[in-house]
Amino acid sequence: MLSGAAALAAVPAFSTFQAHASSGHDQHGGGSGNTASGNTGTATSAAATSHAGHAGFAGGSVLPGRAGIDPTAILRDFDRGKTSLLPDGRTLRVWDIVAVDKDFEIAPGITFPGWTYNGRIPGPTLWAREGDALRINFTNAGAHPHTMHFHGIHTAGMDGTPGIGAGSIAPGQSFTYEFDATPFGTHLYHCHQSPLAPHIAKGLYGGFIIEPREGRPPADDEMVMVMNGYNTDGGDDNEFYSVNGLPFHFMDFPVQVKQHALVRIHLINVLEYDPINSFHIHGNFFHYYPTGTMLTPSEYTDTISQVQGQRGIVELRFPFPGKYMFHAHKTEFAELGWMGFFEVGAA
Ligand SMILES: [Cu+2]
Repeated sequence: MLSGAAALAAVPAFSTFQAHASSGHDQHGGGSGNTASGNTGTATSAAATSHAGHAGFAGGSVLPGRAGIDPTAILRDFDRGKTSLLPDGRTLRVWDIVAVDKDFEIAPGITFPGWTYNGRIPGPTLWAREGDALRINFTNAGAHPHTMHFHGIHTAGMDGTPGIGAGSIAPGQSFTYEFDATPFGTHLYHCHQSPLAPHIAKGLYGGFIIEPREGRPPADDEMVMVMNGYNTDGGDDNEFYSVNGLPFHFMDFPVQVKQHALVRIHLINVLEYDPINSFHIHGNFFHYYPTGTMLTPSEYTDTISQVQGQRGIVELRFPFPGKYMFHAHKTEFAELGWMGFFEVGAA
């Protein structure tokens, strides 16, 4: 959370953004839904033309190509690993994950020195089917010791906890984590090195999806949303918040969905420094499956909250075309980047 003074201190970022507004990056229109990965600059033309769409909130996202993060691409990017068949008939999935330090421009003029898995914030969304054998070849190419701690059921030595098994993986060292995919659900992985908060908050986290052995009822559109924050001044709070790594991105590039289609969202909260995050949808309700470990929803609502590490599945259909906001129902988070639109195309 920001104190009032800290909130004011963050304002120059938006002044920079406003100053850029006149330079006219007009590669895309507001709400075009393009990922604009190759573009540079800020999404200022979109912001300038869609300030009404921002509903009076300050904002403005850095274009993905300049930021080094493309939340739209991350939405539907499920990494199923390299697969092969084991003698016992099971599927083996193998991933190569490298911890690398990398800078991102998360807001206009604001560089965030990230620690990443595979150069991404959030890291790759690893997808497996219940019962698969999983092998994660982890190499630490960063400047600090790290681990990969998976949520799931596995042996102590594979837990990615310092002091247990291989424990901390020093810079330049590698370790292979091996365990089976269980239980099914929407999970996560993250670094577990001390001090824990910065090791996570610097960007070392990602989604870990285990599909039930028999599958779920098919969805028309499936995506992952990782809710995070950025502590840019080294204090004990966050100055920015986002879904899939880039504040305000989905204001300028709404999530494109189809009217009546079943949309399944794996929603994961990795936020540090603030105790609770939330997700709220406008003009609609959704079914919620906490942790994704049951096939029947526990709630029909338009708002849920998650503490750190908590996650679940949101399922909904949009009955009407148009643009619908989604955002943290904590207004402060929303105004510091955690807000966006779904743009529903007519069926
Ligand atoms: Cu770490």
